[in-house]
Amino acid sequence: MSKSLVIIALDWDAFYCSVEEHFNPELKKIAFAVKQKGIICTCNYVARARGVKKLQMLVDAVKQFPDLVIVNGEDLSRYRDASKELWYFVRDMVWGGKVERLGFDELFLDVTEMIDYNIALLDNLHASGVSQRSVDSAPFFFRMSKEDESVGFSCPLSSVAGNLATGSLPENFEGDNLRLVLGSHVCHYIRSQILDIKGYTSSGGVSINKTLAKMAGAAHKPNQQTVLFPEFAQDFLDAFDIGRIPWIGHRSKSIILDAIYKGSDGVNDTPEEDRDSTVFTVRHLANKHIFVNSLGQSSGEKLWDLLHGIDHSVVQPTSDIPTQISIEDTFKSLTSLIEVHNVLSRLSHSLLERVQVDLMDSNGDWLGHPRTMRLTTRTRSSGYGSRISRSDSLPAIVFSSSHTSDYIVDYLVDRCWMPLFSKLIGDAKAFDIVLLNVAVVNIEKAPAKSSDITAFFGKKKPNDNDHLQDVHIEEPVHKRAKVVGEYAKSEFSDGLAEDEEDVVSEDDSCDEVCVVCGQRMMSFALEAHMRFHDFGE
Ligand code: DCP
Ligand code: MG
Ligand code: MG
Repeated sequence: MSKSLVIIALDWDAFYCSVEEHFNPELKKIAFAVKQKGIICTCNYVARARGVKKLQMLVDAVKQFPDLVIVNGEDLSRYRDASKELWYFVRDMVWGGKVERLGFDELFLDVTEMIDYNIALLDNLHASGVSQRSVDSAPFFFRMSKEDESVGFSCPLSSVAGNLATGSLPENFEGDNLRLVLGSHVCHYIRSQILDIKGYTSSGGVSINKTLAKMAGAAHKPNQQTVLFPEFAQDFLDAFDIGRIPWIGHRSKSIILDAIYKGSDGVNDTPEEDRDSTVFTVRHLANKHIFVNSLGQSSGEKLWDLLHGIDHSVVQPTSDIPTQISIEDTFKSLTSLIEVHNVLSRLSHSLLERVQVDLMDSNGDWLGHPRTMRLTTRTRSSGYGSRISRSDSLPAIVFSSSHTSDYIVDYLVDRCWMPLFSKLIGDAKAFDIVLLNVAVVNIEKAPAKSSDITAFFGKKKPNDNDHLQDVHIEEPVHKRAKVVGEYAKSEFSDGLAEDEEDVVSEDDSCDEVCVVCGQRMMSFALEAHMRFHDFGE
């Protein structure tokens, strides 16, 4: 019989606040919130205890809680840096670096190999003649390193670390259950290391797949962890509204409910307020066929499986190198070239900084090189729904260590961004820009230890066809999107995006940027994606 995976989901508690507290420990004692463009994107748990809510409008929060301290969180760099540092720290503890990063504050760890190894040690102990009873009642030393047997921690085999998702213990601690018991101790150890060494608290979930681990982790917060044994997974899920399952957004939910509750004559529809949408009810009223018919083959199967606690998506170790890096800002109105020039200068400074932070290792070696630069804009006349982009090859000067940043930025703006801008607006005598986005894309992994950038760029001449590519993408509906580095998409959101195409109206097939992790995706995938981030609210 195949053994189950052991997956840990970690989510940093009140992440942006924790980063702020890290730099200013005084904040720990007071109720404060981090704002971005008129919204409270998060607040610390002191504020939450008083009733402040994440994603509240700033004006409402200030009215309701006049002494709430507000910290401006529009500069994401500290959050990004902290997120990266924590990710690397965790990744160093997990064999094979099997850690997938979702946004800034979530990680999935596949610790299966570590569990297998330790179970084998345990089996050896049993086989060596020591009685099962005495092995199981003594603390077990869980090895976190194959090479160094002193690295690890002691843990009891007879109890679970943390909370139980449904409050019940399995009848026995054997087989897959024992694997999850060990997983709970690994989760506890890793969280303790993060707290002791890095000073960040987290909430953890342990189960046999990513979705169950994530949902379990959200059951008890902050600074807690929860284990979900497979035999209780269905009971655990059945109580949720289907919209609370990560990846089931409002759109999918309403399609599913329509399929179940709409009478074929349009007369015998169940009114919306009477529609029971718990997982339990939906599972009993629908079947896989209904899901596939209404959501398409791949999404239908995937979501049906999710309702049954089945999630085949694997933990895909996140690459050190983002797929693209972009910075953008929105404006009331930019109508002159000088204004555009100034903004491009400012954005280029940030972009250059980001390129250095994200693509350079601590020794100053480049990890990857973007080949293309892309300018995107939206004009008032093009309407809210439309972005236009132009791309060109990125000049190697970006990687030069013999020029100052100011020099490089001036070079980029005058010789690259402004000419691209002219191409974008074409013959227009007057323009009214409401958004500018500068990006480097098409990032290639650098050859090992190669600091010879010229050689790297020499190996492939820019393709003439690449030189000026017209790209027309639609505008995010999600207004808060400010920027961002973009890391590889998670497998799951790809799946949904592909498949939901057949169930959305044309207006919705927009390009979106997630405000949490910067991932770009089709708009219909965004909501489900945000559910994934917001799960636990
Ligand atoms: N974030 C954001 N906009 C959103 C959701 C989140 O800017 N719509 C940011 C602020 C959060 C961070 O992402 O600090 C992580 O999101 P979480 O949903 O995990 O929220 P927190 O970590 O703040 O709180 P929790 O303790 O509930 O996880
Ligand atoms: Mg969090
Ligand atoms: Mg989160």
